Amino acid sequence: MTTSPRASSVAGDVPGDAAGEQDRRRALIVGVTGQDGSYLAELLLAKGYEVHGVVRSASSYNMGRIDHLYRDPHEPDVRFFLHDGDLGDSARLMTLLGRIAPHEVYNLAGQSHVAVSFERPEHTGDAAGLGAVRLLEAIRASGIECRYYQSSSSEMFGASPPPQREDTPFQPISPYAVAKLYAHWITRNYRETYGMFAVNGIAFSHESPRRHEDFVTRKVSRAVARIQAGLDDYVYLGSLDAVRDWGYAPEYVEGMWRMLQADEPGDYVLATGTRTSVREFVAAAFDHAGLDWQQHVRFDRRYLRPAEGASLIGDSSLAAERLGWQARVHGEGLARIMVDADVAALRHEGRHWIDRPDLPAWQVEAAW
Ligand code: G4F
Repeated sequence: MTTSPRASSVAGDVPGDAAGEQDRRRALIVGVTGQDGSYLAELLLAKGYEVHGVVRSASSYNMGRIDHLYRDPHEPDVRFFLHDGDLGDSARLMTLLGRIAPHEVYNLAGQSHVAVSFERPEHTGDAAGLGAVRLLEAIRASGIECRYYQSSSSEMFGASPPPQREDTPFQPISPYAVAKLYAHWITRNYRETYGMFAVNGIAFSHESPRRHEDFVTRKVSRAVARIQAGLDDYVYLGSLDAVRDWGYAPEYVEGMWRMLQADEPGDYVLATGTRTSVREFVAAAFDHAGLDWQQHVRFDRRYLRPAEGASLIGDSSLAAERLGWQARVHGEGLARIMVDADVAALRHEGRHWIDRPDLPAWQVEAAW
């Protein structure tokens, strides 16, 4: 029987010592309800892991991306467990770490919208920045042997010209990027000072049909589906000149996992290496649906940012060489995948789980 997912007490959730379970790898994902967390949970479950997700109590429902993974913890052979907690509660993190004793910890949580970080710089610094040190310190203090993944971001490169690699200087130009940079350096600091297996994945933008529509790719793919269906006429956007290196999220979570399987801890760029402007993404998305974008896209200055950095184009040759990781889906192919998913979701009617325009991105995407 499948029940609605809810965070449940860890005490009754941690499996017993039945044969085979002792050897099973356990992963703890903080931010499991977000795009990356949900794909990573799927990947790890497929690899035979026992997966524990930390879920922040939210006044709004935010489990849509993991609904399909959840089963009642009292059923036999359940390997996916949810626990109340968040990156603001160090004591709770310590308790969960002690009880679960994970082999791998993934920090994918924190407010992740760049524009929102200008409105809520303090909250962003607390969640995306200090959240990492709370988790690292909880791991260190609890004394468990585990590997730690920190979701660093290409936003940290900010004004540094492309292509950006692991040794490119960071020049952050948003509160979000500054917060992420703190988390990045504290992760390195724990690795170097305490010998922890702690790594940073410097991920360039990675998207999917599970992206919240406050991010431009999903905003566009969703708009294309609605315009094609005759529900809307226009989509309002900010800068079309901005350039990103857009990849496909399921491929990026594979890269995250590979970083924790390496012989030595290190920091890696995850990117496609291809440049796509917002305009090109928009044109590809509308074209895929047989629409002329120039008839349907309008400018709205509210979507301009106080600061817009250099083009973010990554060079992930180190990840290719040492981890055997390579992105396959790039900007325009990604646009087609996302439009197809939104068109299908609309055709299947009802409120698809990814269709939550009532929730702000920071709440749905991050769930820290
Ligand atoms: O989709 P975006 O909001 O994502 P952004 O800023 O690239 O951030 C994403 O990728 C980062 C990695 O590089 C992550 F660190 C971060 O957490 C997040 O996942 O904006 C993309 C570009 C920007 O240049 C923005 O100015 O699209 C431009 N844009 C133009 N019109 C718009 C819009 N962005 C949004 N969100 N909405 C618009 O209407």
